[in-house]
Amino acid sequence: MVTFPRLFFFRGLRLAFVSVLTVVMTGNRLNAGTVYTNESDFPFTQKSHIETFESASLSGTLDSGAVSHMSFASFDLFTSPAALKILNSAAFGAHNTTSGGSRYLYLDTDLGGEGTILNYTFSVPVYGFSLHLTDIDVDNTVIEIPGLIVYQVPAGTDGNDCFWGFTSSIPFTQAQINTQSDSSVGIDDVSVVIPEPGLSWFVPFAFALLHRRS
Ligand SMILES: [Ca+2]
Ligand SMILES: [Ca+2]
Repeated sequence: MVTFPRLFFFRGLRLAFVSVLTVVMTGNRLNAGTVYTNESDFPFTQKSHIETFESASLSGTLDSGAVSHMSFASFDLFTSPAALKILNSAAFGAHNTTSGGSRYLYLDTDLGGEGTILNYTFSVPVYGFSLHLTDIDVDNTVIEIPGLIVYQVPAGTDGNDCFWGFTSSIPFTQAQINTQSDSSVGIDDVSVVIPEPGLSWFVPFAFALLHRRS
């Protein structure tokens, strides 16, 4: 039998939990995402998956052979115009960034001065995304995660290696990289962050509690 004092105690406990949760969730929504340009700061987790392209089949050559679609364990890639190649040697400054590896994704339309629009479709909603971009030497490549961020990648010198990462409290399933007029860009060590096992039950539980309160 639940006595009145105990009943009020548990109701108070639930209300306090929901209030704290509301503040946390509201706070996260006000700060929907964080950009990382230093790899050592990026919050990789045990559930992060990193695509190194080391197991991918070689595809295309330096001068020809781009395709529009490729599929990997954590995402599908689509380009327009077709610009996807997998190479194992440096190409005009684009290169592998995997320690001990050689293969990387090369964005090359085979058209001088013409880049591509690359769309990622993640296989599950993710809370984080990062990659290495190499040979960003034209100052107009833009990364967009729809509804969350638009980021213009600053140009570096020929053959530069640029880390970029993003995390959000709001899950997302798409990302886009528009290389505009940069016709040679390398991509490697792409990571996606999916929820920790302990968190997967927590989000629906939290929403259920908030719904009951209202
Ligand atoms: Ca690699
Ligand atoms: Ca370039």
